[in-house]
Amino acid sequence: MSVKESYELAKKQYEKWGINVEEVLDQLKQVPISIHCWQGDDVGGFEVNKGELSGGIDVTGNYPGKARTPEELRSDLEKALSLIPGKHRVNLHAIYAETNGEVVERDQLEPKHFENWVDWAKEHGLGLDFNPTLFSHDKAADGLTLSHPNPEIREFWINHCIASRKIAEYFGKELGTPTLTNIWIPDGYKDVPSDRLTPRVRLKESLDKIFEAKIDEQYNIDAVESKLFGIGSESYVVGSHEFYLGYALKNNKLCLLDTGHYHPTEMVSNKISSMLLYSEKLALHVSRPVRWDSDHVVTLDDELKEISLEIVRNDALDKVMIGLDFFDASINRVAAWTIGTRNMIKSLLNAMLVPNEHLKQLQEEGNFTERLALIEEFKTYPFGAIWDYYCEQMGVPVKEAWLEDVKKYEKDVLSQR
Ligand code: RNT
Ligand code: ZN
Repeated sequence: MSVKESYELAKKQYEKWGINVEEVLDQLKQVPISIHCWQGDDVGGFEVNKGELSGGIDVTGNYPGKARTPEELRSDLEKALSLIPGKHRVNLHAIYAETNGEVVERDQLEPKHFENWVDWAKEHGLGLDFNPTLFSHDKAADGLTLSHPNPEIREFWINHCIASRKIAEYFGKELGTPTLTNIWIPDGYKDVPSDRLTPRVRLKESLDKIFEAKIDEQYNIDAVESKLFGIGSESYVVGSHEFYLGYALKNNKLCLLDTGHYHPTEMVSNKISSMLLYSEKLALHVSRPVRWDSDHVVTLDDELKEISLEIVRNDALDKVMIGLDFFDASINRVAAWTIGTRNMIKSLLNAMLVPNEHLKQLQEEGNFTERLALIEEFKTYPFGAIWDYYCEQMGVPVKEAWLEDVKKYEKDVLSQR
């Protein structure tokens, strides 16, 4: 049976429930996923005086073929993008600047250091998102940046964040789609603090200074990302969830929720509806924590499906900015992007192919038997046939066929590095 024939049969089953599959696929096409560039080189970046990865995050594995130059990284991204249905975005970090062999301090970065990325994004019809990099640097060696007791260190990072927002503004202007600039800092303490407040007061002041710099919101949207703990900041993180939730609401910034940044049984899916009641928009770093914030490649697991259900059934596709954040160096990195991003899109499709209105109604009526029965039955509806057809329509490989492309790319390109 052809992909199309399977699709037609599957479609009928969804239509019985009033789901317009063609409309669903049209809608799915419009949803951009922000693909993080840092999966391609283990969060390395291209700084001339590049040091070790720090900030309490870690990449394990030694799979050959990691991108060593901006050209290699872009080529790898292009390969992955050719295997992922839809038009998406690429998420950059400040350490991916191109400075022509010149040492440029992070507080001195300018739009011109990202011209190649912008040209490339234009060529491929991609939006760009951005992050200042407040780790892997001498001035972050104490594990403190924007909350550091030393005002000079704080100043340096404040200026880096302002420079980053200007770069993002330039992206947004050039590409005609606003850039999300996300601030994440590693600040925290390994051991029990004797003062939790003072670093938070300083972080708040630093953020105020960063956002004082006027940047056109038409081109740049600011987000702040909280965290629960990091390696070396197990006992205390300055930028906790409550810290940023309060800051974002009061200052009209976006909260960015990373799915690896909460207690193991605390689910981001359960936060979306609450947060959207008080904030117009929300950003996500979809990741997969395995026992800790391990940043494994996103799989089509229950939590991913639940996140997408929350976005879809609350009509929040244009309110939740979906970005990915994982880094696995133990497998082919192009495959990692492809698997994770395809899964993100699959989960959205899955959520769109559920009779959400009917299920809401059942709950309102107190009919929990039918609610549970239908939720469970829909798990084995022929969603795969719709996904395959979508891939075919979008001109990307169907099912696992993409793996052949990756293998060939590994043989021809990655293994030659
Ligand atoms: C770290 C945060 C942060 C980073 C990236 C590289 O725990 O999740 O988002 O992963 O900025
Ligand atoms: Zn993150």
